[in-house]
Amino acid sequence: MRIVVLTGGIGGARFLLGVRAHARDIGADVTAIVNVGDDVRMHGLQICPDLDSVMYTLGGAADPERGWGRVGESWVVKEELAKYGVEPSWFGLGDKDTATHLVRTTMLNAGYPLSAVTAALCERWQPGIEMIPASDDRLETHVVVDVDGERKAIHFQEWWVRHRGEVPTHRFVFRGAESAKPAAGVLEAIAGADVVLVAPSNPVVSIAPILAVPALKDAVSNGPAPVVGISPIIGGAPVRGMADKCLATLDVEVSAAGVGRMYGPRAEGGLLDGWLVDTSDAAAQVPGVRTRAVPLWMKDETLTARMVADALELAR
Ligand code: FO1
Repeated sequence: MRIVVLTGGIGGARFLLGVRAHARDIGADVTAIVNVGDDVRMHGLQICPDLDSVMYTLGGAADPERGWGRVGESWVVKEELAKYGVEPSWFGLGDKDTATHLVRTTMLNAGYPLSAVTAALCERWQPGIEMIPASDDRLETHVVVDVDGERKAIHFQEWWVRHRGEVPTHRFVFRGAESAKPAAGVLEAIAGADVVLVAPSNPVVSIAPILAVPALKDAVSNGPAPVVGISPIIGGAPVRGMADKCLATLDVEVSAAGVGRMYGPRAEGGLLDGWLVDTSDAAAQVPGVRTRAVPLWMKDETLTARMVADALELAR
């Protein structure tokens, strides 16, 4: 069996721990198609937070408290940059993490596509699944905000890390998406999939940028594999992160039903055949989509693997 997962953010990385565990039990192959909208160039380095979250989490090297970056991190480079008065001072790169960005940037500058660079980095971390960026092309999420009495578009990282999303926010723009092509291997993975899972990631800034790549969305919407999503909202609140702020900007109800309806039924040009919601949201209705309620709290790998088994059952 071949499982493809659309994923981004820390919730998506933790979901993949359960996907990998269940896939090992049933002898399935897993390909994660990972959001690149959060990617940013800082201090001359190309930083790919979602690819790194997946790589470090599955490689057993993620910091579980902070949620991003490496466990056992030190911050000498950050402190030295601050002493030079270099901006952006609001974004912290750990020393160990910086080595990853140095390798990545050197390879990108030498002409390797991001997908090949990711495969090379994964030789060290052995995530046990295939990880592919949604696109090898530049695609960045920008956010239209009002700051200091001025309306402007800022990078997603500035919106989230610097402003914590606490500025008047009008919309999200996926710069470069229109002309972006799926990365090498993405279309083949979708065409060969038995099931596509949509991780319980932020629908607006983790999943939407993946689907903003036109040929990728087309492949998922019109592909042979059923698509089952897992709600990132439980009982009217995101499990973690800023999905509530993002959904409010789009006037989408912060509920399992609201996100399910936003994705919409695949039969009508949307994304989903099935939608897994938490037992506390059992009443959620998404017209045109088969909905099932199971426990969705990813408290540990075993419970997360159980969710994945439920998602595969719903796909059948
Ligand atoms: N999040 C923060 O809240 N503050 C940071 O300084 C920060 C730095 C950072 C560096 C590398 C990296 O891969 C992730 C980093 N993050 C940081 C997390 C990141 O901003 C977001 O949580 C993700 O982009 C959302 O998925």
